[in-house]
Amino acid sequence: SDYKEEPPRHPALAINSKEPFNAEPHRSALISSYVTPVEFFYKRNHGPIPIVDDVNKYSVSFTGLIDNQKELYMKDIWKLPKYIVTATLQCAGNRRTAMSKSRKVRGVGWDISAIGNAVWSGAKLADVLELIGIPKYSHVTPRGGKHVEFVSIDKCKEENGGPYKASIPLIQATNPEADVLLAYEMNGETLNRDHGYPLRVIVPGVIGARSVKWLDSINIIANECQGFFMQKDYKMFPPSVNWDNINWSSRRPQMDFPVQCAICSLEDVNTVKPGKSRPVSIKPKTLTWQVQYTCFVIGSTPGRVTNHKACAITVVLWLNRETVYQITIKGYAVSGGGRGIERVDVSIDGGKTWVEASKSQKSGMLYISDDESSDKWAWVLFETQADISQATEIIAKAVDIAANVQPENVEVIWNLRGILNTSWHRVHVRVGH
Ligand code: MTE
Ligand code: MO
Repeated sequence: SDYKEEPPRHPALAINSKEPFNAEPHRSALISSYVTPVEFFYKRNHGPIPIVDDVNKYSVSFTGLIDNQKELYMKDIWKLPKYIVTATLQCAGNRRTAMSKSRKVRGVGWDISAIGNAVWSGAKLADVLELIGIPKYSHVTPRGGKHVEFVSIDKCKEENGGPYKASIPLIQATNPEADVLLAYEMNGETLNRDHGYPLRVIVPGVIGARSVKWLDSINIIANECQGFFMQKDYKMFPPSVNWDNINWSSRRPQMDFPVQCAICSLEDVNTVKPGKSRPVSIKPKTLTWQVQYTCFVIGSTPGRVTNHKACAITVVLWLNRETVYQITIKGYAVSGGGRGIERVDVSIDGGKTWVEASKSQKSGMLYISDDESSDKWAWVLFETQADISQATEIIAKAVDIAANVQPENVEVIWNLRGILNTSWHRVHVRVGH
């Protein structure tokens, strides 16, 4: 098959599809560090991983509505100023499995880890385009180019064996503040094959589908890319649209992703029990009433403690004890378009009451999300502790700096392709004996 020369992968990844290779880390591994290690970073492919043997011969061609067609080699890209951008990449299909449970959707199933936060380094696309003659902050080239199309060297069945491709508006591509990169490093190491060696696009704040890997050419075009993944996929439809009445051209390709968060320290259903989980305290539920009632029943007045009374009280306390478990609620929160996270609300009673979780990025705790020191394209990790003594539903929801909130239920954002499930993340805790 075409999948004979796939790169080695970490055995701890949960594989959602083998060919093409789609895999994600387990929840707890995902949030074990602010920067996701390369081997635990989700892998989302639509075909076999291409092989680039000779990086010196590898080049990116620039075509389309520009005056001079050009070819840039890696040495040309390496020569440009190197930028380091910490950005969260999230597949639009993240949390699709949960959406499909509400009503069946089409697409590769993902739990909550089709997302990762990496330190990308490379040249800014705005610098690269300037090098080929398109000035910074251009809306349109003299020949009418308004979009920048990225074409890969891989082969996907959705493109009938052709390459994966996507586009972004020229104004975003030529805006240095948008931080769009042609990245050749991930977490300080040469990009590996799975993630786009030797060169990939990183479009911060936008669904992962636009960050084209294994870049082959950049075309300046008048209208957005007409490829499958721009026109026949990765569009957000309303819940009323089904496979019989879908009109693909009625919707725009999804670009920025909305506010999202998920709890990674817990599974969908968790059981805490003595021996397995560590109780923080064992306390009686209704102490005074129980003691008085016990005294009354055994016919003596409180105060004079006899052996049989003490014994009876002990039995009552034992029968009425309540084991309290401390649970760590930890996860990620992120919003698209460079909108930082304002806060993360956590409920341990199914949404009746809420507490605000603490949030952190690389530089420690974050109090204000648009702090100068914060990574604007990156997730925040949130954390809070809860004391639990009975079965309950734990929920997390994030709010971004534009006060956008996550929808309460998946039904209201259900869409047939199962993209952008950003509904409140709910997990259940049961108390066992
Ligand atoms: N680029 C190419 N050439 N081929 C692909 O299949 N998948 C896209 C994007 N770029 C894809 C691609 C999708 S849908 C996502 S979510 C991200 O790459 C995943 O990037 P990763 O595998 O580095 O995590
Ligand atoms: Mo994706």
